[in-house]
Amino acid sequence: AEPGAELQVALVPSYACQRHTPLLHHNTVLTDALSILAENAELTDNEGRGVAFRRAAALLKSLPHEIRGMEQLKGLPCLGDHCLRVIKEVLEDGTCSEVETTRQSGQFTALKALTGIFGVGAKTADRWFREGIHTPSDLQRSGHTLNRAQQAGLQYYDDLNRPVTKAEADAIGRIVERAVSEVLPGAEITLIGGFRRGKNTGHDVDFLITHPDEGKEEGLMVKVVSWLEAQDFLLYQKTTRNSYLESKDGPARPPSNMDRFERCFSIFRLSTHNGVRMTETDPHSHFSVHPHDSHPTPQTCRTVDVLSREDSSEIGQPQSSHSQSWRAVRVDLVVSPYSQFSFALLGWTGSKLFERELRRWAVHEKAMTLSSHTLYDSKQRQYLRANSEEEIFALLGLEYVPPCGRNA
Ligand code: 8DG
Ligand code: MN
Ligand code: MN
Repeated sequence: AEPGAELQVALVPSYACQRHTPLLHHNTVLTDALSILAENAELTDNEGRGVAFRRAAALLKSLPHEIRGMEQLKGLPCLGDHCLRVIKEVLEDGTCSEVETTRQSGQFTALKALTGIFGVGAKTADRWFREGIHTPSDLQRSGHTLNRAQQAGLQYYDDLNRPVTKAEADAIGRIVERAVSEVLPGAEITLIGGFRRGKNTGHDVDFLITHPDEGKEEGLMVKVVSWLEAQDFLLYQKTTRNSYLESKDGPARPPSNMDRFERCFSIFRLSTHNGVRMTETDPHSHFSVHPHDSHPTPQTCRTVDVLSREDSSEIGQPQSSHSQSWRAVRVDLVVSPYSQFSFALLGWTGSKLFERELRRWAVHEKAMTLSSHTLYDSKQRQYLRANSEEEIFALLGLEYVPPCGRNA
């Protein structure tokens, strides 16, 4: 082998958690192609293939230069035969036939449209697809019984498929901050998920809430949600209580990768600037942190009008034609005990692949089990404490990767 090849093996480690993966990188044409195949695999119950495509894409995202020829890939990890075929075709022809066929296939388009409905997962989408339901409109006409989440998902389909901006995320943050400080002074909120990794847009906004006095955070979510509901900020919410303590005398491990924090999947009603009223707390904000009906101004009437029109609106009609006075935004809230905060922070900052790679590294390279609650060392047979993300990386024998480098 050429000396260069060995050098690359040494330079590019195979776990995504051993590398810095920036948001903006040099190989988007290739990673876009691989992401389509990953998405398609995930939508058609091929999780293993999905992960393989995601790992290959993550590897390319971490490279400091653009790949222009196959010879530059020599010695790089994470690139299986299938991925190499795809990359070769894109490098030579500009596109890959498998990717284009997938992108245009009726199945892929339908499954994407259906899983784009909040509350609809890949399995449900696939079942509906085989019944001939290909779009949200088809679903609405079908008369299927939908759960609360799916009903909200249909109702706010357009809004929820429009990316959330950083400014909107910050506006939501101010609302959550107010809610939290009203119901539990001293509680702290942290922006997590994609926005913490430096993304400019997201499909939702994620927050982690804790309190320095351990125990004070118990039952906090219910109070926060009640406050938000009383102020009419919520269009939908489903709160799951903490199951960590209860399950201590039950099975030793959670049934899945899902963690056991108090959490809330919600849809916020976010007021948008309409030129009529500025906010009181921040005159530069484009968004009101006040609920729409706390001021008996003309805007209240308009908002009510929008509501009733939306209720009778057809799915798939652009909501932008209604009004600009508010929009629906998906928000995830998680409450963690203070002693688990660093693990929760690391576990909820993502990306999903980065998290998966961290856990895989822990198990296979360190004989440890990492969760959003703890780190367990199987050899020492003990739980390892950590007060920061930096400490967790150190315990795992990894160099620290800041949130902006976790965009795998
Ligand atoms: P996006 O919203 O901009 O699309 O990207 P994101 O913020 O990275 O994705 P996300 O779907 O909002 O997920 C944020 C992080 O939260 C991600 O790393 C995965 C993690 N996460 C869940 N569900 C769960 C869960 O049940 N347990 C744990 N520990 N983490 C979870 O989404
Ligand atoms: Mn998110
Ligand atoms: Mn989320």
